[in-house]
Amino acid sequence: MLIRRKRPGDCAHVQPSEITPEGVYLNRRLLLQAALAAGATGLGAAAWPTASQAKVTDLSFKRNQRFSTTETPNSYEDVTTYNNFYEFGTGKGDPVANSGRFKPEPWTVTISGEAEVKGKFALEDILKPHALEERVYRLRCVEAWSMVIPWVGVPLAEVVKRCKPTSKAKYVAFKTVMRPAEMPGQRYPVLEWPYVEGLRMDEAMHPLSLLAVGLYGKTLPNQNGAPLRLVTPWKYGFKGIKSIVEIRFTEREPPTSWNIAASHEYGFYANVNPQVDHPRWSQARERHIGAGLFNSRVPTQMFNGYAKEVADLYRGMDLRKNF
Ligand SMILES: Nc1nc2c(c(=O)[nH]1)N[C@H]1C(S)=C(S)[C@@H](COP(=O)(O)O)O[C@H]1N2
Ligand SMILES: [Mo]
Repeated sequence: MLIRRKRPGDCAHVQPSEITPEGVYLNRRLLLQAALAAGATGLGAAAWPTASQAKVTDLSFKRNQRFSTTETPNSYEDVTTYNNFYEFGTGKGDPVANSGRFKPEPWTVTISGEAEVKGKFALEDILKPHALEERVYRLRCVEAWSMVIPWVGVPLAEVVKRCKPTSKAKYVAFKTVMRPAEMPGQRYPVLEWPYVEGLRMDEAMHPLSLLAVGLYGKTLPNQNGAPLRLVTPWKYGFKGIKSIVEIRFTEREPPTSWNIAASHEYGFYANVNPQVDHPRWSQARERHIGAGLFNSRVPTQMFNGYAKEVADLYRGMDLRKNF
């Protein structure tokens, strides 16, 4: 259910000043629904976070310490009830509330474009040769909030290599599934659907880029992008495209959803950069979710704290122009 309908071009993320009241409102609404559900079924309140979590199962994996922050992860509840997934609505509580009917299995991913290995593959076949890793990464949304999340997935570079991109492949483009029957937000022109994103080839090959299939040791809940999503921790959250059905290798820079929606506000690179403000709000500080309602904002770090690892990718580029 959408709270507000926005015109395309005016559909950018809500102002940080709007987030807290909206979040509080939504939480209250969710709690109300939970109370009603509990009353109706006789189940405890613990039953409420979602129909969509019903299929979540355990994964086996190894923690990759080298690529993990030592910061304390947010709670499973924070991570799975405060989401951006506009296919299920624009409110932070909408994805958990509205994704129960989404079916993340069986799942296929199409590999296309400038690669030798192309076609439609079962997700299991794409993942099978690779060991799953757990990596604790920060997620920094362009709306100036952040979370720390223990993801489980495989390095994107390993999957890219197996596709054998041709010498023409300069970019990797990603596409989200289009299923208006299961994704009520896609019935509204909030963004141009399906959601699309892209990375430059060297960004895709960077060891930090992760194709996630789980979090907190379990398969992804629908609201977090089941069954397959991108995680690039040095970039704003909106680069982390969810429920991926296509990976396409391209010669030209591919279009990206937020850039299509508001090109002056969202560039292709989307690197976390406290010195480049969003036109409507500052990026200098962030609010850490879960740290309490009255927590102060903490300074945002260049590349979300991953400067040592990724700064070389952008040597010689003007990051004010390439925002
Ligand atoms: N398909 C799709 N992917 C998406 C989005 C979306 O609306 N649709 N929102 C993005 C944004 S703005 C953020 S901050 C992250 C949030 O991921 P999380 O809800 O798992 O924390 O997902 C990103 N991926
Ligand atoms: Mo975001």
